[in-house]
Amino acid sequence: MGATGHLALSAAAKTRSGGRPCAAVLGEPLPALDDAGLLVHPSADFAARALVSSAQQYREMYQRSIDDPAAFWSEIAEEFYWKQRWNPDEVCSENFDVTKGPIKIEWFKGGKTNICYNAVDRNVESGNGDKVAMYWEGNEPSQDGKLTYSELLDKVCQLANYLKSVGVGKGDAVVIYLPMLMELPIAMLACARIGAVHSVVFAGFSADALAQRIVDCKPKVVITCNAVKRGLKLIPLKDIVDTSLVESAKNGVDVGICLTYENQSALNKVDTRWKPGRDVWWQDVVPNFPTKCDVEWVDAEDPLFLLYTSGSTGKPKGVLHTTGGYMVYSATTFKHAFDYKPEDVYWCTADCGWITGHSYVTYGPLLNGASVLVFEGAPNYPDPGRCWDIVDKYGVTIFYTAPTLIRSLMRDGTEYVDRYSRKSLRVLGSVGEPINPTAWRWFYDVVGDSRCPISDTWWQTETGGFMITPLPGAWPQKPGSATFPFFSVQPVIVDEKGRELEGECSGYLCIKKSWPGAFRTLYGDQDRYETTYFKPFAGYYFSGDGCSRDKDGYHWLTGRVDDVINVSGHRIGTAEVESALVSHPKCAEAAVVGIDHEVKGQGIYAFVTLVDGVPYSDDLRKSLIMTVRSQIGAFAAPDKIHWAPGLPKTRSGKIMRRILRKIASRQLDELGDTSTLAEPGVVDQLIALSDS
Ligand code: 6R9
Repeated sequence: MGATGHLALSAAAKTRSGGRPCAAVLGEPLPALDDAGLLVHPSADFAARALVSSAQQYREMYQRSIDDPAAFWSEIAEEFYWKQRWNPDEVCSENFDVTKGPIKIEWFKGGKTNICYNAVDRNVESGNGDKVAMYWEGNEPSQDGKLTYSELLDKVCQLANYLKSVGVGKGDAVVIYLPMLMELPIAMLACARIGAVHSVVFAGFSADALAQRIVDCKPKVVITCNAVKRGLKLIPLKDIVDTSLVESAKNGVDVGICLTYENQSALNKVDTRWKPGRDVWWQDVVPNFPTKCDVEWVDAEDPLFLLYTSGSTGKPKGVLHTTGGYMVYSATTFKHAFDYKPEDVYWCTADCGWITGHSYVTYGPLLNGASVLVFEGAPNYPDPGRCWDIVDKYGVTIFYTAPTLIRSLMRDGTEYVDRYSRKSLRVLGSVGEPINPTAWRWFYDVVGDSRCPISDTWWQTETGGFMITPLPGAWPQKPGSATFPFFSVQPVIVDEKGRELEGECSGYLCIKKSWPGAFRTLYGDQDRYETTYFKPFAGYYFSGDGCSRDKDGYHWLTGRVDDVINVSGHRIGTAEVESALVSHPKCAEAAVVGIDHEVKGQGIYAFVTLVDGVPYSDDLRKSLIMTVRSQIGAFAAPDKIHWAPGLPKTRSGKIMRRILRKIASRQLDELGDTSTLAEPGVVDQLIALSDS
């Protein structure tokens, strides 16, 4: 079966000419790929010390990982502690083809382990107890802290013991709604230690969005804090949780305990709303528990966490990851993509509320015994030099961030960068959206002083870890390309009919076989799992992204080809924003599209049709935006509301988003075929109202 209608490949990704990809990242044409001067080589020194130091070495390892994935990954998995070894003949098994029965992926079957034990205890036991596991930098430059691996173990055990004491056990869900305090990774690890399934909800989500997730996964406990300060803004998180717990209760899910950490830097305890019996201060109970807590040994395929992400329809998807494969994969990808060395100080600016914070703030680095920086504040507070101030303060060697932040700092000017030495930096990383070559260059030349390779890592919540990424010492980079697949990952580019394209090509990015970190299902919805990811192109996992491959085999991601938009690296389903808008009593219909945005990558552009007789006004515009903020979160607020007395529809009533995208981006001479419109006059009307 081919791709369905809504998976329209963008015109930009579809065609190629003159041997060059026509794909554009942020509207910037990609450079000529046959220009040898474009290649950015790692220095000889860097390559000499790298874990994988040549393309040849990579090719040999990659080939082995494809020819014999079981042997390749078993050898790596041996480096971890397993209470019971996996069955040697069941290292990996999968059905990736919906025509052959239900989709099923299993790795290290029969093995018993614990990811918390491997990430924390194992480092203490191997003599690294005094090494710093986490540095913490607060919102204000004067606020900081740190924990060694031994101290981290104590804190994790105390919380794990508390959770057990209130009845949380193996398989129970715990929702974590915290800012970037060290308590956030501590809470994740404590859940993992006792076999509970954590579901971290990004603390920028609104009460409604939090309630929706609570109702779906029915946690025994919600962990939060009183408030957080981000820049100058105070956000009362506990109040948001209160509202969401009332809402969840109305939907039949009563959460018994709300464990609240007192974030002293943010808000006074007395100002926090409180429900006795349900609400408990973390500091009142957790420190009283013993610092030793037995590990719950779990099966390799037991669930580790649920993380909700956006899809093409309104309801967020609960992506489920299991233990063994995810552990091995997050650790191995971290080690190779950043060419990790034990003396590194690693900083990833992502929040643990997203997958990047799961795999590359918490699990991947700690499994490698790394020192990780956790940053609670905002990257441009008190000024746009904050990141580089932090880099110098802690001697950060690996800095991993998102293109949206790079573009925003780029706009603030190089003087903020030049004020700081940044000489500790060794490797840079990018994630979340395609990085346009100009931002890549600035990151490389200005931030990294033209000496630090950039790992542009392409992956997804669903993939658990990096899929296409540079190995920084192994081959030259091309600015804007995520380069080559990680071990065992078999990316294929297919056309509309699902036929694999060879050589230089552009199309839909699919993956052919499983890899250890792959998600195993969508929580409670195996049907949606199969329909969304495995049915569009039978026999493959479909990523939802478009991709070009050049003559040298480098991969160039071109963005989503479905109804998902990517705002500052955050995935937002257009349907989610639309359903928030139409819940407004004065909104009859809404259609949302993404538009290019200089800093955020994509912005949200909403066409709204009002209920008959309601006049459009500035107040109404603000109130529509408020509705989206309160139902999803501030990060999903539309950048533009376009009043639409009517929407362009086909005769069968389908909204023609293709036309709306063109109107939103003012490409009015490229509207394309409008002959199937039920009412052609609607388009002229919308264009006339463009600047209203
Ligand atoms: C890790 C993460 C996944 C979507 C993905 C793609 C985009 C992520 C990218 C990238 C180009 C990169 N994406 N990294 N596009 N180059 N290096 O971001 O997960 O939030 O699930 O988003 O993000 O479109 O499909 P998630």
